[in-house]
Amino acid sequence: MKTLRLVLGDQLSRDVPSLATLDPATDLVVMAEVMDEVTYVKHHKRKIAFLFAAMRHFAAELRAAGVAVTYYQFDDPAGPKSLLDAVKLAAAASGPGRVVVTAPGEYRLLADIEGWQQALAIPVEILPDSRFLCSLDEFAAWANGRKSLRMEFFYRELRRRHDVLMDGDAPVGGKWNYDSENRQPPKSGLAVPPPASFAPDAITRDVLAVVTQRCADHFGTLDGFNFAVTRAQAMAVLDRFIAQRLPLFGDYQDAMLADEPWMYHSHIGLYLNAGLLAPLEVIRAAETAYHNGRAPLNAVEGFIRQILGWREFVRGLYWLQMPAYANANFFEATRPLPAFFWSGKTGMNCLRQTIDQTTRYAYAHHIQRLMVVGNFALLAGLSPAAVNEWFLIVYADAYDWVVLPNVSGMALYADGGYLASKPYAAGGAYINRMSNYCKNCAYQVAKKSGDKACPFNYLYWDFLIRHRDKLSNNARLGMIYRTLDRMAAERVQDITADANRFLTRLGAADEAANAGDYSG
Ligand code: DLZ
Ligand code: SF4
Repeated sequence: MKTLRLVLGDQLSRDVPSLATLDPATDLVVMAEVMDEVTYVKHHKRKIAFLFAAMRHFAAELRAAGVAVTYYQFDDPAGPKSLLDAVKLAAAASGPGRVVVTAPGEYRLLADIEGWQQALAIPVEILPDSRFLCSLDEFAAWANGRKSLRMEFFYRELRRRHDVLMDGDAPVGGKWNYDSENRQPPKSGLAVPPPASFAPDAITRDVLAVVTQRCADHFGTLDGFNFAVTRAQAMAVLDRFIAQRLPLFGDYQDAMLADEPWMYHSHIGLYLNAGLLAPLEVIRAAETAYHNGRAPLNAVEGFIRQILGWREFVRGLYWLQMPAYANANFFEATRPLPAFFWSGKTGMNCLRQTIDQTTRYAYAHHIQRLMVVGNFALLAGLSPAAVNEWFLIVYADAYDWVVLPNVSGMALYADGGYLASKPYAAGGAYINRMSNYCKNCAYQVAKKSGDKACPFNYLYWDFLIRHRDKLSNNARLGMIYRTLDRMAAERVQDITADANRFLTRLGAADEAANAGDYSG
């Protein structure tokens, strides 16, 4: 039977189940660049360009392998507006007996596709997404009966199941987790290797032109676009990471340096999440580097935990908890995003650095996302829906399945502790320890109160004061609340006054007015 096989923009692998049973003699692959996916949130220009360039290259590879592909390009304003429109058009032209698609990564799109059979009047088969190591059934069985979910035990099970860094039944080296050796502050004079870079070819240049033209009002820039856009290039990024960055990945995984966006991170999240790389091949590459003596165990274990542990964990949790998880708002936070989330114009250098590089590269690393942007959003009481949308828009690797647990669960504690055992709240001292941002800031990290004080300092205590009823019985925060209880009444008043002043101005205009001078 002629089968129409829809491949979504983040399913760019020959191994996706919708292509597994493809018969090139009869079947048709459909891919489509459509306005609805580009604007359901107005994604960063670079993210759209990356996906379209990768989609076009993938389609070209399929065609070169003898597969018939109908591909709708974004260039044509009269082209299909939605994925359903694209499938309808292709079906009308080719008369398939059924449609097959791999389950999408987002609840929104799955709910939509579940209605397609009725809309198309031919069978639509949705196959389970195989681009993860833990199936949704396996995850649900593991989570069953647990009130809160913790990644560490889930990770150990996957280590055993896939025999990753195992020595028989025991973890290699005797410990499951080597984080006590990781997470050092940055040393001055680190010679961070340059990231992989790929000059756009003719296909990518066409994409850059159409995104420039049709997405002019989207966030971000396309200047110097140099992402990998094929599987071969993504493999080269992985190889380069393993050779040049992985040895120091653990040491500096939480470190931040001004004007140094790439550090010792892998920069492969966007390729993994779009299907250009598979999780197990990435894990095995890192494991091999350890066994060959090319990278230390603390780095390799820490890196593998991000992919085998965290990535699988958040994806399982997302599907277990949707759709309710999207509305989680434990602290009932409602403040809209300040304008500087889009402009980068703030006197807070940590946020300015992070947002500037996000604008330029659609990339920031984990600690910039969690402890700078996420921490600020938590302390300032920004609306979880608005913060989730921002993350989904601005990062090239972002899809709802990965954003929602990381932002609502981890950064904002909006699920009340289902994913994290305590809020990741921190004052300026943490950012100062892990970065050199504070040296060049309109605020002073050592000051606790007043106009020039680092806002993280008083916002941190103000957050704890405001949410005492919800947090004070958390055992992990006991010491902090005891410190708060010992504070002089005037100090507590100062904190509240500083926070109120800052947050009021945040809504009205750039907070930099607080600091007097703004060096943006
Ligand atoms: C993110 C995205 C964008 C911007 N554009 C498209 C598109 O035009 N066509 C497409 O098939 N997929 C696109 N995607 C990815 C989908 O939104 C993605 O499949 C879902 O977000 C599920 O993870
Ligand atoms: Fe960020 Fe505060 Fe340091 Fe400025 S002083 S960079 S606001 S942590």
